[in-house]
Amino acid sequence: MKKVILLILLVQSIFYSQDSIKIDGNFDDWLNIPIAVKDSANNVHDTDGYPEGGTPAQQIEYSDVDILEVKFANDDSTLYGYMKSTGIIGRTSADSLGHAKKGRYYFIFTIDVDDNDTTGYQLREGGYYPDSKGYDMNMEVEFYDGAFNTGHYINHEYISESDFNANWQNDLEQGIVRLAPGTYDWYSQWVMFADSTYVVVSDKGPVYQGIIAIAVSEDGHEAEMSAPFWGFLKTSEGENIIDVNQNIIVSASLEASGELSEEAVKLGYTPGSKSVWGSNTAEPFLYHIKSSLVSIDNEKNMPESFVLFQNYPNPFNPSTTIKYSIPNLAVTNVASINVVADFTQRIILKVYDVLGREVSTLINEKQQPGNYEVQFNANNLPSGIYFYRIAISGFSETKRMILLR
Ligand SMILES: [Ca+2]
Ligand SMILES: [Ca+2]
Ligand SMILES: [Ca+2]
Repeated sequence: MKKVILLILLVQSIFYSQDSIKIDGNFDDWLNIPIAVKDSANNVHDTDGYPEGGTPAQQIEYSDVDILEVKFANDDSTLYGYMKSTGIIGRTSADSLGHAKKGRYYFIFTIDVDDNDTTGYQLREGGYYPDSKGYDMNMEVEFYDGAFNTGHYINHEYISESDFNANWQNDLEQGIVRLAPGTYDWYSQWVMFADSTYVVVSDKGPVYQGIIAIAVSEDGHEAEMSAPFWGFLKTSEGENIIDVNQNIIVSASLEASGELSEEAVKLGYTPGSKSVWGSNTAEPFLYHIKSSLVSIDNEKNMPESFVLFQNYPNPFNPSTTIKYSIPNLAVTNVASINVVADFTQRIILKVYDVLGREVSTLINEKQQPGNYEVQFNANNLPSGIYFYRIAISGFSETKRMILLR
């Protein structure tokens, strides 16, 4: 390898690194995580009232599911979700409202895993309000009868009962998730365990502590959950459904106590009063799953500066490889939590002939920091000297190569 020129760029000295969250009921670890979405108080709606008829969902009082704030985070292997509520997250006891029936409570992140509206289902089909399209999977916790019940994954890619019956078991056995049009009604739901075994669950099932974890604050107003990427399974091509450097759309919901609503009616409650099947869904948000490209004390092999390497082989005939490195210039000001940095940079890599005429555009796209290589094929070009030039905001570099036929 020939000598390379390192160009050191002066960047702001605040590093970006992955989020470090512990599911422990202490919420200091969320202080520097930006608020993904805020939600107003007193906007809980009656889930049963929305899907039919096309009318807006009816507002009801149900402070336990009244979202105030949502945050989302990740590290190299896990997604983390946080919500703050007006009332008590997970409160479902059978008798707090004087009813014999036991209550359910859901802490839900519904995810459009491929950032694609045509796969998955529409939130409205599940009674969620406000509405949005394209949701493929959930990471979700169910509380039942006053306690944690399961933390599970859900896949919504079945369009009918027959599709569901024909495929869900086989899909799970193969560890795959389809990304296709789906419905709210037909889905598979599983608790994944650390040893890669899983159990298929439905509502109010026995207690299963799998790899999804949750912790609620002492006062009940905050909760944090974690869901490892691998529990979301893989595509039929073997790619992780959730992975770093991926954009997803996240919709956060709290939902509770359908079981209580029948009793509520018997007791003279009417819709609009407490204990009807209630839900609050915050506005969906785009989330970029960050990778640990740079941190202060690890990831030694990540570039600290832009480098355009000499092509190899050189001279070449007819193709050659050009390598380059993009350092992490992305800067987020951790003191100002509302800053959302763009962690990608547009890279332009072009080839010119000796007269400066462009002969090829090899790269023209946003790329994450990292080490890259690209092939240049000079099939239709005459022998001679060529130049390749990389340009990134605030930086450019040109190198010479020789095509020798
Ligand atoms: Ca914590
Ligand atoms: Ca709210
Ligand atoms: Ca989708």
